Amino acid sequence: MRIYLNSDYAMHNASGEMHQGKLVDCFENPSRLDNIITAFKANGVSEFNSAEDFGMQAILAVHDADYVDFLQSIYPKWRAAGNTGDVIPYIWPVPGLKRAPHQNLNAQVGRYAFSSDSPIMQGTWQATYSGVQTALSSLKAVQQQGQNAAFCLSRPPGHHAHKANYGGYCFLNNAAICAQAARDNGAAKVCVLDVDFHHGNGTQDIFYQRNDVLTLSIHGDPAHNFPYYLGFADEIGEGSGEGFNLNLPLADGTDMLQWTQALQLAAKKIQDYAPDILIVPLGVDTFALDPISTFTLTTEDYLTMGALIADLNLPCVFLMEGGYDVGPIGQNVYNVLRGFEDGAN
Ligand code: SP5
Ligand code: ZN
Repeated sequence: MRIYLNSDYAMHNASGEMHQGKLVDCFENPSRLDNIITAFKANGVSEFNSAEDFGMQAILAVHDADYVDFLQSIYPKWRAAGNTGDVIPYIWPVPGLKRAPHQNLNAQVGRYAFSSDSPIMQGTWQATYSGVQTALSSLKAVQQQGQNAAFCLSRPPGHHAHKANYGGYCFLNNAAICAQAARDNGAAKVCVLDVDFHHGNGTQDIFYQRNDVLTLSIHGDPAHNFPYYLGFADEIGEGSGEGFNLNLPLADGTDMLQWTQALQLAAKKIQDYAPDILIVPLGVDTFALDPISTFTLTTEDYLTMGALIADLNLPCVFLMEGGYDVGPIGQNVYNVLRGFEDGAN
């Protein structure tokens, strides 16, 4: 499987995130990809391709221009205003606080952020922009260069980002940008199957009223887990998108048997839809020892996960999302891709 690596992945390296009332070391940090690269090399993978630069067009096909401008410009403005730390929101324009848009930087940050766990620092835009290009390069390999599958090895992740909001460590929605680009490049039907522990709220919302992109997500029940406010089973899409979103929330403690049953329901939906291409936001925060998640998957189980995805028998773009147990993360990700390749044979 061809692998593309975001060469700017370490440029987003914030000093801490708000977690349960304290500023703690960021769960989503560069050592995650350091470890994945090391594990891939230990497994004999030596080729990490660089991304091509496709520019801003595919980003602006999904995200609002004012939001993209905010992401690109907020950090220099924040510094120029005398702040020395990272950009972290502390006030939000909830219903009733309605005097937005606003000139003040704190007010702008609250308008675009939906959570406080995603600091913006000096290199955040560059890492994020290059991540999108890495995702689009992976898509091109599959859609235009005849590869059966590709893996985009990148951070920060993307699936929580809405068209004009960031949060959950995500700024630009790589999966949504790839799905839209796949459509614009001629695919009639695209499917996004999100297997990160957390619900893919941004991707769901972006395509919620559309039937040309089927979105599915298998995740920890939002009754108990981030992102809390979206991801329930009764969210099925609306308007012409009705029936084209499937959420499979699972209980805390879910193991591979229960996860596989959910995947089989997703597989049935995908087969009925018959997409031209599959995009898989891949998080391994379903791992038993993940520090912020509650499923109980093992390193071995990821081989099975890859094989189950291969059984869908579709051209596939894997995009790196979450996974925060930095020791085993690399072998867990490798096993998904290994299981996929073995399963496809
Ligand atoms: C891409 C991705 O995986 N984003 C996840 C963002 C989650 N950020 C908030 C984490 C809060 C977790 N609280 C868990 C309590 C465990 N005791
Ligand atoms: Zn996650």
